[in-house]
Amino acid sequence: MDLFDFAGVAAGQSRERLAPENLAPEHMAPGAVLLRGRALASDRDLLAGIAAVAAAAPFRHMHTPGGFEMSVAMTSCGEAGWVTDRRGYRYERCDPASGAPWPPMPGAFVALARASAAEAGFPDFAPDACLINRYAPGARMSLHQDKDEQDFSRPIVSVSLGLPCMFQFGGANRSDPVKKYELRHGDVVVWGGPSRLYYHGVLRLKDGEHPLTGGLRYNLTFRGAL
Ligand code: MD3
Ligand code: FE
Repeated sequence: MDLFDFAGVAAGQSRERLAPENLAPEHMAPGAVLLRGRALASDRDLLAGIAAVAAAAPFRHMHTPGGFEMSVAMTSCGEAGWVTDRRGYRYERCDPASGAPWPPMPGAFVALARASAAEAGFPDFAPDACLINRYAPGARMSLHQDKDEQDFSRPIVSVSLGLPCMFQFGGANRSDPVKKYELRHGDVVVWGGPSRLYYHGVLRLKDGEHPLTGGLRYNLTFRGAL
């Protein structure tokens, strides 16, 4: 088995056949580091955390300022949550659906976000917001930048769970060429440096079945928002 085969097995995320935490970080762009399989060891805890957050702050389809309903269902946890409506995109300390503060970040979320950021060269990352995205087949996220946070020197850490997706990653300008990456169950990416403001999106989710999430994909994004 050569190195390429090994990477293929690793990309298949088989917990039994390799220790994913031993996979080398993959450089995607300046400041963007892909940590394949880094969330596998805590996947069940992360999914239990999502269920706990959603019990207090249910997933909802928000509207863009232009009035379009998002195909991705979202909720948040931490000191602040990301919201969008007719009035714009922003972070709020309380869930507009309930008026109550967002639920706290589960311990497994904080531990993974901090360890992943440290591995990518950000030893002091302390996220205050975690946006949870839920994709059903057909859901997508068009090309955008994340720029509602206060300080872009802090990275964003993303965690993919459940069905795989095709992720599009461009550059600093909307017209820059995009590369496609498959993001799979257990993958973590740290977006720091210049890549923090690069355009990105998710292509329409394809039908599938995942042993832990059924027909869904979840994505966690840890942010320093406030
Ligand atoms: C690159 N989420 O929530 S995760 C988002 O899969 C978002 O749900 C996608 O884009 C998802 O804003 C993509 C990968 C990701 C997340 C944040 C980034 C890539 C990023 C921020 C800056 C640059
Ligand atoms: Fe984004």
